[in-house]
Amino acid sequence: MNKSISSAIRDDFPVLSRKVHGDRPLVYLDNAATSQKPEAVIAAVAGYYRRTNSNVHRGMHALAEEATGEYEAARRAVGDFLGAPDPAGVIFTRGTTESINLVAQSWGGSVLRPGDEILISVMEHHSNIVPWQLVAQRTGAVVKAVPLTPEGDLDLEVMDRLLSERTKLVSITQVSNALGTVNPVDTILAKAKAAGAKVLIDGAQSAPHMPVDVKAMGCDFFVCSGHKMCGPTGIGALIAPAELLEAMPPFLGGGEMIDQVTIEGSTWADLPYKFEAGTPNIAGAVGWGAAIAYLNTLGMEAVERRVHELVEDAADRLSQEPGVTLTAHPQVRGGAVSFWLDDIHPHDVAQLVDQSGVAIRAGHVCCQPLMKHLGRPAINRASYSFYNTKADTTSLLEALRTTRKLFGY
Ligand code: 7TS
Repeated sequence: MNKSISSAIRDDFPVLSRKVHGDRPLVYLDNAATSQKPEAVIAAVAGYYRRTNSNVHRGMHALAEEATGEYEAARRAVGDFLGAPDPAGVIFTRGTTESINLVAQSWGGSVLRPGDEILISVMEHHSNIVPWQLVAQRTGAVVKAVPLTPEGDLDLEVMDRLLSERTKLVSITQVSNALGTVNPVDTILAKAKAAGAKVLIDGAQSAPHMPVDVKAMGCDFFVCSGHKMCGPTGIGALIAPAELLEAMPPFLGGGEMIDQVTIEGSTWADLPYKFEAGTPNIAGAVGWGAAIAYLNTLGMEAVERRVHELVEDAADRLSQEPGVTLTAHPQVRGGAVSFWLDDIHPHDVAQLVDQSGVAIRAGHVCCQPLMKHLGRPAINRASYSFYNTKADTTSLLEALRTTRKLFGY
């Protein structure tokens, strides 16, 4: 464990050996959108459907018991991997977006009062903006945002001024999907706690690439998505202390989440089931459990070192490349580096580099307030995983040079 990760790791990921546009080897640099899946995860999902498929927590038969066992084992794996303070406080959701909506509607909807403030930041993904706006409309609370420095870090001095006894929640991403910035969560937590606010950390872009220990971090809510960490789509988690979740009303109503139902009213199941209405994504949870077992064999310190090395190299080489301007120079960089190529529209850039087999993202990357801050409607983004190589960056740079030539630069 904790060995350094070599390019041999690529053999674990079937899709990485495919070609696109005829004979172009795939260079996958869109990992912030979703990661690829190792054979172990694909086999776990297929194996679950082949061998075990049944509904959970209901049937009194062998398959139902096995399915329930595998689903609950996945919950324990997720909780252990992320340092959940309490196994009952690991709620399976569809992903980061649903987890944030759960907190906004359930916690926010029951606690927020007119004039209360929710503090986010200008670099947030839409899924850490819009749910707060929805609950603010319902409750009369106000959403405020910490601005950024020119380098693309949070402006912590302004954050100090924005925090007050009106601040009920600080909800901030640990790593920006758009700029790659790694935010200082310890500092954010200390400031927010001093103001008496609860803290939600959006771990969508941190959990895939670095060790996370929610208990040591000390946040109230931690959210992430399985599909960005080698697991299947449609599964994610909300992690929170049980006593906080106990005090929150249900988010969705239906089967699984009740204790007693009468036509007049209902009572709720114990945690975590109170927040898991309906048939859950059982195969997704099993696949995520397999993804976590896979990541554990690599060791998250080794994953973090590898991604850091790849992204620092990419940021260095991109910044020296004629025509390329980086969108940010953050103090610490996570898995992504974003840029502009001269004044060529980012959509054109992404489409043209795709012709060389290089998959990057273009657009507002679900961060329109950040685009407003940057003064441009869109960016290009290359985002890395531990299975990428420096040769992938070389392919990107070559494809960018071809693109510039086509545009007459
Ligand atoms: N928060 C951050 C920081 C994200 O990067 C994303 C997804 C989400 C929340 C939402 O996650 P979901 O799994 O619920 O969709 N980010 C991206 C991206 O950068 N490109 O596609 C999805």
